[in-house]
Amino acid sequence: AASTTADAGDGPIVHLFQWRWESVAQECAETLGPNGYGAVQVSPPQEHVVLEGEDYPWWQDYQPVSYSLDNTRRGTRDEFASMVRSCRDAGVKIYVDAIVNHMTGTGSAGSGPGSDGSTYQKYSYPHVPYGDGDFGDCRSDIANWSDPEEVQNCELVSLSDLDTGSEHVRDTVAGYLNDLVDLGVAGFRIDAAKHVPAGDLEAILSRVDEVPEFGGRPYVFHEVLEGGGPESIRPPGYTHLGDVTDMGYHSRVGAQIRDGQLAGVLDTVGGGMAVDSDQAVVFIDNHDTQRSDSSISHQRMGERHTLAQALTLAQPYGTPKVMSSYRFDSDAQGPPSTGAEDGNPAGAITAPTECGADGWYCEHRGLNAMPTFTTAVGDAPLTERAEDGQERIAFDRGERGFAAFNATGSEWTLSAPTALPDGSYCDVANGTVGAEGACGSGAYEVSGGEVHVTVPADGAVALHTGALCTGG
Ligand code: LAG
Ligand code: CA
Repeated sequence: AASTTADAGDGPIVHLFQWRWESVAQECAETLGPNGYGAVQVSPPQEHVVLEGEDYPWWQDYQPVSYSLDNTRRGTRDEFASMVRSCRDAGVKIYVDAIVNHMTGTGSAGSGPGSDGSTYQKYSYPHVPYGDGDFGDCRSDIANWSDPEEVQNCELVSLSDLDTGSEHVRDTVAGYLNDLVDLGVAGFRIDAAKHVPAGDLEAILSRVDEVPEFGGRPYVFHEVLEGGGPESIRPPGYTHLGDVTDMGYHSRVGAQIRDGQLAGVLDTVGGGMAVDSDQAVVFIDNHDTQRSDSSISHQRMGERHTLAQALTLAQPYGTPKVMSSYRFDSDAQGPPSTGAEDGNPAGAITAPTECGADGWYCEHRGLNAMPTFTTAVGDAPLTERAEDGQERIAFDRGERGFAAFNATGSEWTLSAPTALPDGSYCDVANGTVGAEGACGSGAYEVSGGEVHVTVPADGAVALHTGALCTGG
């Protein structure tokens, strides 16, 4: 990555989609830190529209009204700041989903008070302040998705498109990012980056401060969907400004695992991906794809989805991002909610988040300490060690890790060669690793370059040199 942004930190990212700040704080301390996550991607923290008439859809967040951090659906500014500190204390960074391309659309509430009470209407946000002149001249929807002019200067689903070429807009957006950095936020997902010219993003990011606690520039990854047109509106057009999301991983690998083609996954990640491994953020699904192709999601795949995310954490391509979401019956459905409440006009979210209750899936919990595998193996190369049809594979990652995956309905017992040193290893796919090397699940012996494991149906086994079983 360029000098304007930092490299990906240690450990995978987990997207706690729509989680309240206080729930994220608790999860960092109790689950994410101990199990090896490096960062949480949180939902957008800025003041957003409130669409009561549409029953508070999740996508309210993607229509900013101002950059106030107070009184979003997920909590107050103080709760946000305290979450950042709690997570930092647990060794987990906060990455903010930053909306820099646009403000609000027309929709069911074309004007009104936002979640923090600021008045607005499309092209007018006095609390920021932004006025009509801060938006581009093209005031219609993008029609030709291969034309950079349209993709970057016209409107994405009717959202008022900021003139990111202007000094005022650049300063204001950078001011928002710096407010977050001052609170300790260590990175950003740049929402709809494809719709902002790379030069504009570079100008904004060059104004962003170093993160005090982490001593460096924030980590940045850009949401750039694949598509037609020149490089300037495709993933390679943004890699000089940080990492990019690789949607091809979702669509190809996600589908392969859904269909039980695990052996094929190794070919896919072995070559022909959109960008270099160290510039890609990869995921099985995200909050958009869950809705555009729901066949690749926990809701549809169940345990197979857990396997898919575990395999994503074990394979060598990209920085893995784990999805953690909630059950939904319609695309727009907001998070499990107690309805509108005093002090939280946007429809309060059940708090604290109760995994398994009210529809919160908490997919990351089912991965146990698998994120420690990702960090332990680093960039060690993949060597295939066993295969049983398309649906069962096992591989080493250098001399640091061994993992086996089984996409069938019955257990897979195998003996395989491995480069792991002799020893007793915790199975991090099925258990946490406790203090003093006590394994939360079983342990497996490696002896004389061989290992014998039993992989659960639609499950995984993962061993690595950072989780030796020493506590009995
Ligand atoms: C993204 N990445 O680049 C987000 O991941 C994606 O979730 C956002 O769309 C999009 N870019 C804009 O930030 C979401 C929903 C849209 C929703 C939009 C704004 O997927 O469906 O649009 O957020 O809330 C909605 C209506 C549209 C309407 C628009 C403006 O669905 O019909 O035109 O609001 O009123
Ligand atoms: Ca734009």
